[in-house]
Amino acid sequence: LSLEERLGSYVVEGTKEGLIPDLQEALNKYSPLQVINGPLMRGMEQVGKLFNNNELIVAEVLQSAEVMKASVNYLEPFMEKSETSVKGKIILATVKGDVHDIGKNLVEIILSNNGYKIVNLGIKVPPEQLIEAFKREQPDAIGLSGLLVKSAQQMVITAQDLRSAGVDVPILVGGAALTRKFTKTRIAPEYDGVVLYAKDAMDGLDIANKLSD
Ligand code: B1M
Repeated sequence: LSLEERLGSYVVEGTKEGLIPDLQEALNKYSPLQVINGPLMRGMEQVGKLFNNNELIVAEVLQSAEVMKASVNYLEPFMEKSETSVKGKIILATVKGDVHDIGKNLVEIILSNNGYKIVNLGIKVPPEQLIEAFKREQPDAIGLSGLLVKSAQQMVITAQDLRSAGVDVPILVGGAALTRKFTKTRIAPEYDGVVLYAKDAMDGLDIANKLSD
């Protein structure tokens, strides 16, 4: 197998044996984000397909997630960091009912490496907890992540609850089940502030930078 194929197969197989030396080798050719967005993400897409076809069980997908997390942890120190002063404070959360956090944690790494102070509330975060954190932290924006189809709906509810609580800072939303259209037509009308869709973590950074300008 080529290096790229091997990297994908660690994720698909859920094994870490040989992973670190291959990640090290990949850094000679690619930036850390290219490794994540390329071979590792392709592996994760494959996992999603196999799981969908009942060829993998949840326990196996969890092992794949562990490999992805270990890879991101290994690559993180090699990512570019900007030395700018703090550009803003952002609360991040995976919405109520959803445990997927790899994408959200990638967003945290990229934003915090680029001058943002991040308050990561974790997974399955109900609107009440977001409202509490908003009052306590006074953030400049709130980032919501969710991968399940029902999480897209949960974002609508979250936007409504945040509005009822008087929150009006920009909301950044992302995750596999969301689209720009859904964000614009279903989430944004339920909220008093700006609601923006990010297709990936880098897009999230671009949007945050535009907001903070
Ligand atoms: Co689950 N899962 N999962 N899963 N899982 C999906 C999402 C699924 C599409 C798989 C499939 O069936 N093909 C499917 C959803 C179906 C649907 O609703 N349409 C699914 C399902 C069904 C489930 C369970 C219900 C399975 C079960 O128990 N029967 C269950 C749900 C539990 C729950 O949430 N209540 C479940 C559980 C799990 C595991 C725990 C085993 C594990 C998660 C481990 C973890 O996160 N700690 C897991 C995994 C790993 C996946 C897949 C395979 C991979 C997700 C991932 O980490 N991708 C996924 C299939 C897939 O997506 N291909 C799947 C890598 C990550 C970097 O990408 O999170 O998309 P992603 O983030 C991207 C962008 O979306 C974006 O940026 C990132 C890239 O830069 N982004 C943002 C994300 N959030 C953002 C926020 C932003 C900006 C950008 O701003 C705030």
